[in-house]
Amino acid sequence: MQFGLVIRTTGSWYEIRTDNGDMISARIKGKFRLQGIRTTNPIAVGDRVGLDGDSIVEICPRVNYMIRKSSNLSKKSQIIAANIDQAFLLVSIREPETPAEFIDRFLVTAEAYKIPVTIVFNKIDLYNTTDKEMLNAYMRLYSILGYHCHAVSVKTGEGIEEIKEELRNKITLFSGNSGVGKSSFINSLHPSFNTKIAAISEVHHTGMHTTTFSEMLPYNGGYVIDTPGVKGFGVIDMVAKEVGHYFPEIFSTSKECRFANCIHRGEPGCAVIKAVEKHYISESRYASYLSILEDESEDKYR
Ligand SMILES: Nc1nc2c(ncn2[C@@H]2O[C@H](COP(=O)(O)OP(=O)(O)OP(=O)(O)O)[C@@H](O)[C@H]2O)c(=O)[nH]1
Ligand SMILES: [Mg+2]
Ligand SMILES: [Zn+2]
Repeated sequence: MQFGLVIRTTGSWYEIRTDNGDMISARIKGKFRLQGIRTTNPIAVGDRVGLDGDSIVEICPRVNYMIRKSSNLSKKSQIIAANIDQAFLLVSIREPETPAEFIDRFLVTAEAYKIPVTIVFNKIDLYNTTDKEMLNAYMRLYSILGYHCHAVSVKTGEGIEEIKEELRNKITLFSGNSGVGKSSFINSLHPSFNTKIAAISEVHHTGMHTTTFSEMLPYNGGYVIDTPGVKGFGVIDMVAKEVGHYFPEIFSTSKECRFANCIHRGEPGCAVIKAVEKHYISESRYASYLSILEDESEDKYR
């Protein structure tokens, strides 16, 4: 059997770089399932697969993967990429704005799957004074929580060189809401990376959904993975008690809650709520936490 790396997914066809360097298109033969989770795509970029001619007949065990639910109501999950060293979450305060909840949902998933995240605030060339204050507040908040942050402009090149160094010899997933500049950034790395880039809509200031498939490109001894922008980031099912484990500040504070099974939603003696009131824990982080808990209860009572 021949083995290879899935470097692009386009619906039912997969582009694979085989171990002897050939590029082939292959399809799945047979059924592949992730234990206990229903997925829309059984195979993702970054997967190592076994081939029989142009049929994928085996998936090698994954080191890790990034996964999301396409919407709160969806029962199925999508594997975004497999076997990655780090994720770069591209966000913006303008054109389009990335909601704080989107950031937190991504971080929770990455914590659950033990994937280190760097948050990259792009389009700083567009930020006005208020936006810059918000940028500083975000950078302070997330740096204190232990997430590496960068402020850049793909357009002007500001801050880009530092990031390039962090990609060396690593497999890096680029994720984020549509229009934040993932493809633009990846394009800027190498003249041959001509992933399509569309102009942002002037009227609505919404990003156009340009990237339609995921692609892995060799860069600086590693790989960069461009992915389609997503509207929302659904956190896959977790039990209520578990959600707090993936908010580092809630987790550490929860040790002081009166009840060991406290989910910080109004129980007496809850140290987390006290910390939110005293602004030791950010209100926006706590709001994201509650919102993820809500997903859970929706599932439970349906
Ligand atoms: N002003 C400004 N515009 C930028 C910057 N980076 C990207 N853009 C523009 O933002 C728009 C969207 O960029 P894309 O790279 O397509 O965004 P994307 O994240 O790949 O979007 P999807 O593929 O839909 O997920 C394009 O018109 C880019 O030219 C930046 O730093 N500043
Ligand atoms: Mg794109
Ligand atoms: Zn509590």
